[in-house]
Amino acid sequence: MSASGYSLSNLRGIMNDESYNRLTAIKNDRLHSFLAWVIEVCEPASVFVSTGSPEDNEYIRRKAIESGEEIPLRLRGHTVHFDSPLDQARARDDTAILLPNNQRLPFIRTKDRDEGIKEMITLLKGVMKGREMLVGFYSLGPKASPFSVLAVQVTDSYYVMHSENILYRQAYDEFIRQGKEARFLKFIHSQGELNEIKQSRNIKQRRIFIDLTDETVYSVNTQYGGNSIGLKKLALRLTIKRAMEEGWLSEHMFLIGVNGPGGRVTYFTGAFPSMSGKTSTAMLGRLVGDDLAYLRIINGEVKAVNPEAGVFGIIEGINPIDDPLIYDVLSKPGEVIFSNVLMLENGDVYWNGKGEPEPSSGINYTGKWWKGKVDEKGNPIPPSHPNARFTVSLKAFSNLDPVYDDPSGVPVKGIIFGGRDSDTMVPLLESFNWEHGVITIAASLESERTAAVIGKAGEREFNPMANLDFLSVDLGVYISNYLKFGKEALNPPKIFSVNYFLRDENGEFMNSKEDKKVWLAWMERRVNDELDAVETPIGLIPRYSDLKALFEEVLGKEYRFEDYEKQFTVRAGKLIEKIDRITKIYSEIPTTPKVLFNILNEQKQRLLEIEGKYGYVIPPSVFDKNQ
Ligand code: SPV
Ligand code: MN
Repeated sequence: MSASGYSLSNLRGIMNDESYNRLTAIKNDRLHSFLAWVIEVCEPASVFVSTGSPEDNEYIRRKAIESGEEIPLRLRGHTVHFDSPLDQARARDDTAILLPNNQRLPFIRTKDRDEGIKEMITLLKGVMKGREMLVGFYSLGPKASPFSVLAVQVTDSYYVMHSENILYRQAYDEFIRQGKEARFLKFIHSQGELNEIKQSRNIKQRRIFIDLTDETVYSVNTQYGGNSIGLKKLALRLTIKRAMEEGWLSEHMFLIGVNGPGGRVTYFTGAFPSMSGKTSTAMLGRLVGDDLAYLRIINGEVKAVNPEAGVFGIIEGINPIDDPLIYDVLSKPGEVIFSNVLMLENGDVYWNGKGEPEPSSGINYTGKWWKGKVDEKGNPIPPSHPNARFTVSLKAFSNLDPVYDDPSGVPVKGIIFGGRDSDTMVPLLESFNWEHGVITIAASLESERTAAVIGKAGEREFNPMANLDFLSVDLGVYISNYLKFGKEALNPPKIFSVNYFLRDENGEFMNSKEDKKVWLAWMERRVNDELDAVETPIGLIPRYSDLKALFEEVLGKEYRFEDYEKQFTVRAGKLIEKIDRITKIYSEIPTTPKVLFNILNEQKQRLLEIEGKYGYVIPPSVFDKNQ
């Protein structure tokens, strides 16, 4: 991209005085030349510069409805938006990291930078003709904080800007304050041509290109939030790169405070692939963030913030019994954007797993919907898409922790990694130390694929740190940065693994949904040095007597020894197979730190030894010397 040579005077004609004055109040040439360039390429009819004031946000809400991108619902503040049936999730195959000279990175879709930008300019040329271009200013993370990352979003979609106004902190004032010093990420989005129900029409030309060199992301011919909302997963690619360069971590993690005995609050982050229990776990605590976290070492301590200020959450399965807090938020008046749910005639919405009888008709992302409707291939179309979402401010949640906007962040004492794993990992495990956890838990994370990305659900996928989809740097180097981060902290967080999806020989889940409350309680006590644990070849597991007491205390439930024995069986055979799979993957990445192979190999040797002694599956009592 060449933004030089453009100046404020190029902006004069296309916007009204108010927008022009708003821009000139920010004394930053790079911003002005960037916007002048986008205008020149996209050729909008007009430009609206938002300051994020209540009036400006109201304007965007109103235009989202007037343009037909959102439809108002019965409850005040509720709207629904529909993405194309071909645009219901993150589009991996259409997303690429642009790198100069056709450089490649393992596991990452890359594209030559010059070629990518050329293709993008062709797609963007005149794409906003007849439309209003919207410009918004945001901060990822609390403002005026060492964590804050500024960003500017350009889009021709009122829905996208409406979503960002809910999900991010407005930072027009910070741009003014920082003036020419302001460093910011740039996002250009166009939904492209729309069909009669306001869905992107040219999905075949959907492209999401991430230019690391210029910290700019281009997204075109798509509306689905994960592809279009610049500050969410598109920014994540840019901040992962920045974090690497600056020695911090930009992660796909929730951030919560867990209530402990005597009013104690202990903060945890948690990385889970999409649709693997992440949101429901986050809701068990004092909510700070549900999806993303920035972690930095400040005076030797690991601190974290949520870059976001809202939730773009999965709605399927949200019902008053399993997720009462979210259900409550979605059933009262207030600003909520529903996407890809079923809209009923009375202006209410229905989604799969809402805990109500399935309606017989309505409107969904495929247009008119009726029970029994099938797609071109004859497959039934559900009332709502499995990846249907809700967008809402954090402030709507009764469990929001008031520290969520603290510019100094919260101290992180534990990091939890979870995946969908039916047959290998125990339900709950603590690593021996930071390095062991980073390597055998985080970097070795595998999960069965879900509907959050386009493709076949159910296949086991390698997903280190649950961040692979968003990685923009060499995986080996990313892992080295993680290892270094822990070494620099005085007291690095403990690393845990959870697995809510373990199944028995009949294919039934071994744990109930509420067991995760007990796992959290155990972790909270472990990081506060209150409980012992049982050492196994793969790490530390809970002692039966401790879990029994916690099941009683937290759930008022009896926890049977035979359940413990089954759940916490060390599946040596499967675990060895997993180590072999992971070792093979990393052996093909030249930058993998040597210590990764050593630690995996040591673990494998420990497993082989006990397998030789006790067999393929070993009950936990074998390891508990105090039993
Ligand atoms: C996820 O899929 O991990 C999400 C939603 O949080 S998206 O914005 O699509 O990434
Ligand atoms: Mn996510």
